[in-house]
Amino acid sequence: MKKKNMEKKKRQNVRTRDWEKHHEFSYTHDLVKHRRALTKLPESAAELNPLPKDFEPNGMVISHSKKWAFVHLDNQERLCMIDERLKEQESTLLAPGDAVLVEFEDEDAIVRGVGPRVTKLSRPAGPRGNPPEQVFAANVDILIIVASVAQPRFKEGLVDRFLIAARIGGVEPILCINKMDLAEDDPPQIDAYRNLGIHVFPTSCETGMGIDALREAIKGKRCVLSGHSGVGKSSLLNALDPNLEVLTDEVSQATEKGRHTTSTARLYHLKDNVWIIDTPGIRALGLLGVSAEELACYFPEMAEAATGCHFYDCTHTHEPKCAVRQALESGQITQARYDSYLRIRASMTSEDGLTPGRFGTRR
Ligand SMILES: Nc1nc2c(ncn2[C@@H]2O[C@H](COP(=O)(O)OP(=O)(O)OP(=O)(O)O)[C@@H](O)[C@H]2O)c(=O)[nH]1
Ligand SMILES: [Mg+2]
Ligand SMILES: [Zn+2]
Repeated sequence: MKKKNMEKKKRQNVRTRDWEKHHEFSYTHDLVKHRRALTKLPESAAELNPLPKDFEPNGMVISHSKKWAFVHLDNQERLCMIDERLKEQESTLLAPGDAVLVEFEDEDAIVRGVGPRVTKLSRPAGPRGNPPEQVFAANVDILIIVASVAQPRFKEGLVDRFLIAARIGGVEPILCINKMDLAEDDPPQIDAYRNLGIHVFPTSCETGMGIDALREAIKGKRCVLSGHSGVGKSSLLNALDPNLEVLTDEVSQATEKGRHTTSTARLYHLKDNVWIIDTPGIRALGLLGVSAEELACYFPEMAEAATGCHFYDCTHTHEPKCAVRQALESGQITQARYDSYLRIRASMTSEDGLTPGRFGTRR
């Protein structure tokens, strides 16, 4: 009986896809084929040809796995091998948006160098991750943080974490509140983001609301779409450019979560010289390179108030004469943002950097 149930479950997970239409999935498909045919670089490539030190990149990474990368090269997409020796040099070997040097060895195209990253967005790779940093977008100008008003409901926790990641990575964040057709009003929490000077775009892929404004804001820019699964990241890409035909899927009624339809981060080229990376939805975002002591500096409204705290090393959690908590009481800092601060702070002392602590569990 148990076995039967398991088989049933397995079958449900198998989805049919039109491989011709949804070419990004043909990548994973291709990989298996190519891995069987070619698991090592040609010997001549590794031995005779040292990795170049100074180079002018000639391609841009579209998507990648450990050994293979799709690279935008001479106006077309090319499947390239990744030189094995590169792995020793980079914290994260490749990310969509990376500028790379591709060289040719007979029939093979091989990625032989990765240019310095102007900006990057990254997360910890997990407790056993090697390398410890996972860069999910390189050289982007704008991080489009996508949340939805309903299905799934708006949750600020991830938004606040993405704002910090954007600050660390040198990327401008904008906030897109999608599925506005499902709600009467903007979620009340977003005023706090507007007050911080963050550009907020209420959108709907169903009615087309806000899509033109978003398109205008990202003209000529390189962007990345990030957020929870099922909020409509891939749908937004399709709304911005219907020719893309990116695969989307229903949100589960029971859990209000998406089903992780997008499985690999991938860079898309749109009109008006816009490049957008679509990423798989995530549940939580760990932060790299921020300590609990400096966390408040990444909440601009708290950093401003903190100059008035009595203790120079005030943690704003319990100390007397804390100007941050006074600002919270007077309404200058919202409860939701303060709770986010407490939760992130508590998680920083936990092993995986994600587990919510004992603070701020009210919502
Ligand atoms: N009502 C409504 N539904 C939307 C809107 N945008 C997207 N959806 C639906 O939400 C579901 C999830 O959309 P996706 O675009 O696949 O979501 P995603 O963020 O890319 O999800 P992952 O790839 O799993 O991270 C689909 O059924 C979409 O049709 C919208 O503006 N309004
Ligand atoms: Mg998607
Ligand atoms: Zn304080």
